[in-house]
Amino acid sequence: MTPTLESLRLGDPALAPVADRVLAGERLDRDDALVAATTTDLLGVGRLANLVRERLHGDATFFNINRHLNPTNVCVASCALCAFSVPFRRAAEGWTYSVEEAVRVAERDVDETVTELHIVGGLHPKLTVDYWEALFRALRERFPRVHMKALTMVELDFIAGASRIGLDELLERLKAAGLGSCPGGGAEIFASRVRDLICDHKTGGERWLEVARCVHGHGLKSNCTMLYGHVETPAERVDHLLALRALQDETGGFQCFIPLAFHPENTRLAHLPPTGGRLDLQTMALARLVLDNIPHVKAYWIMLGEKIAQVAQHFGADDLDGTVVDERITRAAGGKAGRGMARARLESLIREARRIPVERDTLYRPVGREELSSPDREAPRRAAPGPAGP
Ligand code: V47
Repeated sequence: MTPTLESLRLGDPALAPVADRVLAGERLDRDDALVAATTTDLLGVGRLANLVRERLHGDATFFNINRHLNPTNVCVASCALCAFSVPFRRAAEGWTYSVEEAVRVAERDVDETVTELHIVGGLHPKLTVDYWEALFRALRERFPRVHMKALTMVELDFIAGASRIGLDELLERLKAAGLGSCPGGGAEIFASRVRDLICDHKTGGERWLEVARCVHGHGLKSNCTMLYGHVETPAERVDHLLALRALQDETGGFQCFIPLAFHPENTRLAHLPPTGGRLDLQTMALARLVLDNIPHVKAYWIMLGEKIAQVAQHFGADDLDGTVVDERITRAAGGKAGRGMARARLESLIREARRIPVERDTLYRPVGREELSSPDREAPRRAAPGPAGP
């Protein structure tokens, strides 16, 4: 059935012009986005985002089998938002793996089902390009079929500076060593008012975008994020998304957007409350509606919790991320997700949310596993029948 303004049952008249544009497949402008960010009609904005999500991906929800690897937590930036890092002057209290140690840590959990290593860490002044090249080469030799999604825009910027080379040279050397794509972290909120409060020592918003432009120019795909639920305003959220959309119009290099719910525990912002379900779901919907040129929106279950990540599959999200073995950044800030999730559990969460699980690799190509193949995988647009559901 083709949806109409009436069938959307909007509870806020201000959403009507936004709905008109969504129904017509038109781009939202800043005013529309502000309405979507601030309306009290959560279900209305969710229905609009779900419409867009189903147009793009039907009932499919993507996931992957991945493992996180943090080669160091030593960091010269001391961001108020972070509970993960230890300062360089207290490096002995943290960890910095040699290449051999990092490979050994990865070996603990990488079996033949893993398709991705997600590699990020602190800004360690001694870990220059030579270290990262050696690490990627060693990991590629040990796990030749595993994609390395590594180094945020902030880390790339820092490593180029610490190595006294330009970004172009850095990216070419890392690509040759095995870098496959880049994760989306470190973007936080681009507004300098906010960055001064939560991450004042780190790459600025403009520079983050410039590095992403350069990454895409070198033929690498990347993801992008927004950290919300701290000191930012709805307008600052909207402007962050609009900046990502503008860059994507230019480069087409972003594959996926991930809204990251701020976890305050053990940070210098511990006095702030954690995000609630309303903000989590409204931010997801807002992102799906504004980012009309970024194919995927991810509900990162590690930060949202399993239940909100499931419901988010009806508020614009089409991805849950993955098995995420050994995640440490959110755990340090009070995250309760544990050491990861089994593939079967991920699939059953997706089915219980009345979506169809589709395993993907980092570049969103479907992963065929003969021994696990199910009729759902062949027909990801049909709703899966299930015993219980919303
Ligand atoms: O860069 C740091 C954020 C990011 C906290 O690209 C915090 O596929 C919440 O970027 N509370 C790391 N967030 C996570 C990340 C990510 C995760 C999953 C998939 C992908 C991807 C990227 O988390 C950091 C920072 O922006 N962060 N501290 C905190 N206390």
